[in-house]
Amino acid sequence: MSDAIVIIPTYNEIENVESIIRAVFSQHKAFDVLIVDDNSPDQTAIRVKELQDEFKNQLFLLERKEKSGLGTAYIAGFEWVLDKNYQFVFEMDADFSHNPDDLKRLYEACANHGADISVGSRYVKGITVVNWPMSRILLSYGASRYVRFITRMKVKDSTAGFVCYKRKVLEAINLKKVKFVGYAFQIEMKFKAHKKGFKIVEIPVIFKDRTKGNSKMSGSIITEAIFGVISLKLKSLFAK
Ligand SMILES: Nc1nc2c(ncn2[C@@H]2O[C@H](COP(=O)(O)OP(=O)(O)OP(=O)(O)O)[C@@H](O)[C@H]2O)c(=O)[nH]1
Ligand SMILES: [Mg+2]
Repeated sequence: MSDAIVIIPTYNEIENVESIIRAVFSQHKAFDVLIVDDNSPDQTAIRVKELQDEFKNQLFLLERKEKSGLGTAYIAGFEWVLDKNYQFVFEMDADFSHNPDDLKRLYEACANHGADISVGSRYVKGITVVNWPMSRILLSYGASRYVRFITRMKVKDSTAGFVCYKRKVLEAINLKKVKFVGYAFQIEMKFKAHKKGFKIVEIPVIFKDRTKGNSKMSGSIITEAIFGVISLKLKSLFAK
């Protein structure tokens, strides 16, 4: 068993799932993989099960009955992982927006350089996003400025979904109380870790738009984030 596991939530990622799994297992450092699939109609989970023969005791699958959002998929994944002995827990998308070759740098930051959370960040070296339409870049970058303004947290890419957590961070956060499902979930996790005094380090990465499969981005995800950030900040003030 590796000391590190990469959680990859999937919904209709049949075009990506096998290659992303292979890309993780081809890394020099050994990472286990947990796919959290929400009963994808395109049978993503069946492909994962076929691959489990080849990657015994390295590739795991958590199946949920229906599409219930990225945030709750990660919470289910975290709970599964915390039951085992993993010390480093990653979040990564299935669609190659996050480059599996960067896992090593995120790992190093937490394992050897004092980070409690390392974030694959698009906004530490200018704006390192490839192939996104300008509107999407502005939305994401604008969100990051907005979050910094409201929360006063120093993290530049607070909506980033490419993250390595030390086990103790996930143990310290009350996962049952995490309530957001979209981008706000990513902000909420970082904000809660920040409030508990954990050290968050940003590692510059190049983020690429997906080339295969469909986006699950929606208006409700954006609305949740806009109001969610204010609600997080207010709650933290009253919690003092
Ligand atoms: N299990 C599960 N996975 C999801 C859900 N929504 C999104 N995902 C997965 O979460 C990851 C990120 O979702 P994306 O659709 O790529 O979202 P995005 O990166 O904001 O949008 P695009 O890159 O434009 O498609 C992908 O691996 C998706 O398959 C969900 O409700 N349940
Ligand atoms: Mg994506």
